Amino acid sequence: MKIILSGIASDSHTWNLVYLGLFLEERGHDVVALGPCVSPRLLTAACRRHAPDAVVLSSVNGHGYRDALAAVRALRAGPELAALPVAVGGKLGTAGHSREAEAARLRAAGCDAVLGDGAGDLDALCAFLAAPARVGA
Ligand code: B12
Repeated sequence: MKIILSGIASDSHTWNLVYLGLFLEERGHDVVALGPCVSPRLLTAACRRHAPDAVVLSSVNGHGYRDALAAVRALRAGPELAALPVAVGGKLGTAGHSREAEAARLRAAGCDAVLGDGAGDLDALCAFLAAPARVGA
């Protein structure tokens, strides 16, 4: 698959992206890595330009729920990216565990998979990419 891998607007962490890029490439995917601090507008433009099969968003700075919501809303604003599979994961909040209400808001906005930061979440990401469907808390 061609996958756009992206950080989100406020998040300057990069090793999560380096790790995920290698992880996805080792599984045979073609990764277009946008890097950290990607605005919703830039993400949307990159998706139009590269026509990926899926988008993987990563965040660890604690603002993931909020920033990913803006990113997903921008992706879903137009009809051409409405069906593009989107997964988000990492350390999305500051509570140290997933927050169901915020995950539900992300799913309602059109995010297909809301994942965490454990090894099981990487397995869940692989499963999602193999057969995109709504998964995760
Ligand atoms: C290194 C580091 C930094 C470096 C980053 C350098 C760089 N080039 O990236 C520096 C010093 C710059 C930094 C800055 C900050 N950091 Co920092 N940082 C870390 C630290 C110590 C390690 C992160 C790292 O590189 N890990 C290695 C990578 C490979 O692992 P990872 O990031 O966890 O990613 C894994 C998983 O999260 C998961 N994953 C990630 N994304 C996704 C996506 C999907 C779909 C899936 C399935 C899985 C997944 O898979 C990855 C591989 O296992 C962590 C603490 C920690 N031990 O995790 C804090 C940490 C991430 N930082 C934190 C914070 C708060 C900040 C700052 C806001 C601090 C500040 N007040 O300025 C700033 C960020 C500013 C910003 N605008 O974003 C907090 C985040 C709090 C939270 N989420 O609850 C942490 C957790 C520290 C803490 N315990 O408080 N940081």
